[in-house]
Amino acid sequence: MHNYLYQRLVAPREQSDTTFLILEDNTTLSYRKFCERANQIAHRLIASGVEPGDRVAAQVNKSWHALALYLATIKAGGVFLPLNNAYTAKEVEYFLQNAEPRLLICDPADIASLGPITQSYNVKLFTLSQAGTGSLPSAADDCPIEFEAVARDKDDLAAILYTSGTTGRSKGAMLTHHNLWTNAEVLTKAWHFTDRDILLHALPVFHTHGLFVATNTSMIAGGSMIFLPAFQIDAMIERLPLATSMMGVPTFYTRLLDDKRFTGELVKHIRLFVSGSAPLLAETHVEFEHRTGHCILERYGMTETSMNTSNPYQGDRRAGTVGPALPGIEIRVVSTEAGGPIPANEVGAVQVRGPNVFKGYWKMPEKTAEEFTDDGFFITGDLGKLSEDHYLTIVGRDKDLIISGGYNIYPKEIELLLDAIDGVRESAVIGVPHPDFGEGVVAILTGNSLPSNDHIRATIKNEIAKFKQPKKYFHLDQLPRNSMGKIQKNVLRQQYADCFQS
Ligand code: MLC
Ligand code: AMP
Repeated sequence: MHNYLYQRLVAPREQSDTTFLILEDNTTLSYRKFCERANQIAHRLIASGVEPGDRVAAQVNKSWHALALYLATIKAGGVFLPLNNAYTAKEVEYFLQNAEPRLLICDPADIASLGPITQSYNVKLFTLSQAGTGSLPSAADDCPIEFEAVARDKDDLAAILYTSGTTGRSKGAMLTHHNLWTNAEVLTKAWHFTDRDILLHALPVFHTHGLFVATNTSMIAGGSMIFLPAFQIDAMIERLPLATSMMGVPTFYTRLLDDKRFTGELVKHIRLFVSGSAPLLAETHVEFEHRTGHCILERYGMTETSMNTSNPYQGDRRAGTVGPALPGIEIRVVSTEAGGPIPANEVGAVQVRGPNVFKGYWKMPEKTAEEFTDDGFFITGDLGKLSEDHYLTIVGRDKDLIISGGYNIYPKEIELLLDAIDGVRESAVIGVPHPDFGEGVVAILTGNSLPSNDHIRATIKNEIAKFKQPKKYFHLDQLPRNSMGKIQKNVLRQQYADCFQS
């Protein structure tokens, strides 16, 4: 038995001197050098006790070393568990407690806050900095550059990615070797990726989009990536002329359009722009095409499923839609009440079935069962409609979720924190239009002796990641409720719709 994912993802190129990564300082790294480093790290993981199926958690800054750690974990038979580096120590503690990883790899700057937590959960701690220094790379330096991949089969876990939930508790989505492979293969074909591609990569590598969609697809095709540490407009403008393709969240596209240097001339060599993770406004699509002549290809996915639908590479890329189901994947839209079929163009609940769909939530069999129908479709929580020719349009969400700059934020998690603050009677957290992030987080509070906003900000500062923290607070005497007593968030969303428009 081979290592299912490694064998398909990169093994054919592990001896290749073709460029895999073009780094920020313009140095390049071949597939061979990259794989050799991953092999050294894999030796280190095994020496540290990682056994097949063990979780390897990483909260590190984006770098090629972080990517090598991903591959090393897969090759060593482990389960990669990447964590957003904006998460606070408190949030990381929950993931360690829930996932029980063998190791945590963190930035050297976080040792003081994470060290004691790893000790109490008996997790070994290594460090890895963005520059590639730290205890993990030092320990790997002396290891051999060859490593025989640990056997893993198609249904074995390759990764666990945590996604927040409507109850405020995060759930670990278990993705198998086959889940990741099948989706990457489908996307490589659908989007015509080849070894001539140079993908401009400015996404984080702790989420599906930057880690699997961008990286796995490039690896399978044997292409290269211009690997930037983050989205930074000057660097993007400088590197776009050198790329053949780019993937981004809608904020990438609106930020590019806001810059006068971003012209059709600058991107004339690009063959493909892909957008996803959050809705791309139809007007952004149109403005982009007007400015550059390029029609952005919008696709739709989730952590639990990787990519489900995509506008076509050749054919009609329709603004405001996310295209038809990808090959081998079934999408249906059913009635939100009865769950049965509904006519084309009517809004209902979006469900998906296919080899891309995850194995379930880590240690949550009941939650997993709730999210699947009897005939095996995953209930996405998104609302949409299918056209007669099977293009899906996402029109909203059946789940109380905010997507800000491509990051998911569940209001419940923030409301629980706010409600616990002395003087707060009740809170409602909503997302309203934000010119940069698509949606911005706003909190509405009630209470007779509410503390100051500064006090509230200070109280939650170390509890949740910065991107989840409300950017604005408002006070009301009471929250609007319907006849059942349920808070009417739609009324609040309307009331505060303009609060980020300057
Ligand atoms: C940063 N901030 C955010 C934020 N990102 N606030 C809300 N939402 C976000 N997404 C905060 C910072 O903490 C900072 O706070 C302030 O906003 C300004 O930061 P910035 O420097 O301007 O932000 P920047 O570093 O440029 O990041 C913005 C971004 C980034 C959009 C480039 O968030 C990003 O890379 N997003 C991509 C997310 C992604 O990959 N999603 C894929 C999920 S997978 P302050 O107060 O300190 O100034 C998935 C499945 C699928 O969804 O279909 O793909
Ligand atoms: P995540 O849980 O971070 O994987 O986010 C998945 C959610 O992002 C989906 O359920 C959708 O609500 C949303 N999403 C992803 N891509 C798109 C898109 N192209 N248009 C609208 N929403 C999207």
